[in-house]
Amino acid sequence: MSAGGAVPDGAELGERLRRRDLSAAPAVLNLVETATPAAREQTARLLAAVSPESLGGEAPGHIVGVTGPPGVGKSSLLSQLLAAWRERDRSVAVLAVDPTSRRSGGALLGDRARIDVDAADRAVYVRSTAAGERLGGLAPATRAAAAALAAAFDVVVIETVGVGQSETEVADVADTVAVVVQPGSGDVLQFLKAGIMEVPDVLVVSKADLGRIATRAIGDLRAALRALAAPDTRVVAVSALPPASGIEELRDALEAHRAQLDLPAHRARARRRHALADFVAEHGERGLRALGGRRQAEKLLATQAPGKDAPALTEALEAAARG
Ligand SMILES: Nc1nc2c(ncn2[C@@H]2O[C@H](COP(=O)(O)OP(=O)(O)OP(=O)(O)O)[C@@H](O)[C@H]2O)c(=O)[nH]1
Ligand SMILES: [Mg+2]
Repeated sequence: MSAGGAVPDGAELGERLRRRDLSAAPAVLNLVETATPAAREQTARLLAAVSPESLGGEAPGHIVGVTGPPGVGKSSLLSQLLAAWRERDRSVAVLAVDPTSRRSGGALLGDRARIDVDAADRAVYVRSTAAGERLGGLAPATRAAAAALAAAFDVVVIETVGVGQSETEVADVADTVAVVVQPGSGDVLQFLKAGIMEVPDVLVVSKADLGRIATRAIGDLRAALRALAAPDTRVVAVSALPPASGIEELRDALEAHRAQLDLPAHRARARRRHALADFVAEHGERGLRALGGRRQAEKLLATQAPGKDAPALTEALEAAARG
């Protein structure tokens, strides 16, 4: 313990994660969600302890983003996916970003499912976080939690609600992004066609038990992907209602995507985007201009040793202020 009594030691928590001590997860989430200066400092120590430099490589966990409109069946699907991952003996953490406190969207249906977990299973951890009122970008706490937990868990899932923007947000954190599509609703299809939405790694058509309407959704998505020349995106139909179907196929599709990914390059790019976003959040467009503009800042980041991104920008700003 250090700095202010109740705040745990970030380095110690990081060390527990490195030993793959899954029971550290609740303390990790509590720490990253605490906004006091002392907690921020310990969060930084935690992240340093699980950084690629400390680990001698990228955190091994597979970070999967699962996103889609309200009521599409994400939570029901995750209950099933959890079971499928457990069948393969994978440990799983789920960070569900709950939109209920957001003014727009979410909880439209009275019949939201909760993710089913076996309370006795120590290899599964599920945490819901309120999205709050923030617009754009995942909460830094969710980002930090995902990065940290990937050191200990085999799979870290981030569930977010929305379509058109949320998958871009989650793509900044996740190794693999799955967008869940509601049969009979054209929104994802329209966003894809209009180029508003980046093509996800995996498209999941939910509620396949609805029959023809689901079959048509699959056909429409495949046609759109052909038109977009995105043949690598997998389309998987699932039903989360018993008897569930497509779940193992989806688990394997997610894993196959991860297997062909250049993980260090992918995560380094994401970290740079975060460093730049954090810098702009702190110093504003003025700070960016002092560095010579966004392009210049990106160039600066591209030449940095991994993990030195944020300090590099701040140092450059200080140098500009002096000069
Ligand atoms: N027929 C059918 N209904 C499903 C299936 N999966 C989920 N549902 C139903 O769809 C509704 C919403 O499911 P949820 O799993 O809560 O959906 P969600 O995407 O997590 O919803 P939010 O968290 O509110 O965004 C519930 O009534 C589920 O029972 C499915 O495979 N088939
Ligand atoms: Mg849900």
